[in-house]
Amino acid sequence: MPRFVTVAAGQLGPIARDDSRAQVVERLLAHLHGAKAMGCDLVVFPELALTTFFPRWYEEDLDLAEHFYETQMPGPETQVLFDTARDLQIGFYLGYAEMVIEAGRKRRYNTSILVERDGSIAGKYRKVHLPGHAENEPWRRFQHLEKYYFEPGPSFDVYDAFGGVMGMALCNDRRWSETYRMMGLQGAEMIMLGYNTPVHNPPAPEHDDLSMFHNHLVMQAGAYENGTWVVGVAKAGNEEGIEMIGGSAIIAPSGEIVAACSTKGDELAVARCDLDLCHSYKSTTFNFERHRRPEAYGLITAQRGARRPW
Ligand code: CDT
Repeated sequence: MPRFVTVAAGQLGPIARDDSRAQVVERLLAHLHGAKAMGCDLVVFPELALTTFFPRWYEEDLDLAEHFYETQMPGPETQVLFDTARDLQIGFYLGYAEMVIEAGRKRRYNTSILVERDGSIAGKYRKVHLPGHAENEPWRRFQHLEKYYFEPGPSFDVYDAFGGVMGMALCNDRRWSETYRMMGLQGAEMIMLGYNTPVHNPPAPEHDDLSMFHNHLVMQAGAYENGTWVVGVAKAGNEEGIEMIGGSAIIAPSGEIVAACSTKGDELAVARCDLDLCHSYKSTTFNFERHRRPEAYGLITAQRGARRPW
């Protein structure tokens, strides 16, 4: 019995700072309906898909930024996404800012969820690799304060959903080979990840012209080296004066891009993904059990930064 998952990369154009949740949710619903009309089982939305990318601004009083976070999922404004998923029998991956109270303390995460076709939550992921900085750096043209607005999540897990082994990551995670390998070691057959990537990175402007190359380079390598599908989805375009890359893509276990968005606005790119295509990579070149040498990889978990051994 073949295992096909027809997936849409549900790219979004910019979300303005003052856009309401209702306005954004309308756009997400349009994607769910559009994808259903194209026979999709699943729509992958971007990172922080309910708001503008607010870590670009410093707000000294974190409590004044609370409107950017969801305290319930589903909540009153997002319930309709779950109801529509169930009515249309179409699932989704959604990135959003999450705030929870644990042991009397507010905790904030950059989070994604995977919702099944019956509207149930199959899995939740909290971003592990938070890029940028933790303090206001006024010399920058814009901030990247993810280390201020969020705390890192604990792990990379996979989920039994959509007839396969599904994994999640968020934006900067895609640049780290550990992300894919952690899920590859758990048999991942499809890794979904949403992103918000400015074209310009203030500390490294010399990388700006390479931002799309790097975007595809890491996702294609992660797919091939782990024999998994990768679905990477942007929030793109000029958001509050900052140019964000597009380039949303569905990548096969061969490392080839099989569908991609061509605009920087709301757009769907669709591919019929055969999860069994993973097998020929996972059982040959990347047969981990046969070829990996974890006894030679100790430094990967023993230390964080690079250190010369002499
Ligand atoms: N959202 C996110 O993780 N963006 C980063 C920007 C890196 S520059 C500080 C990314 O890796 O695309």
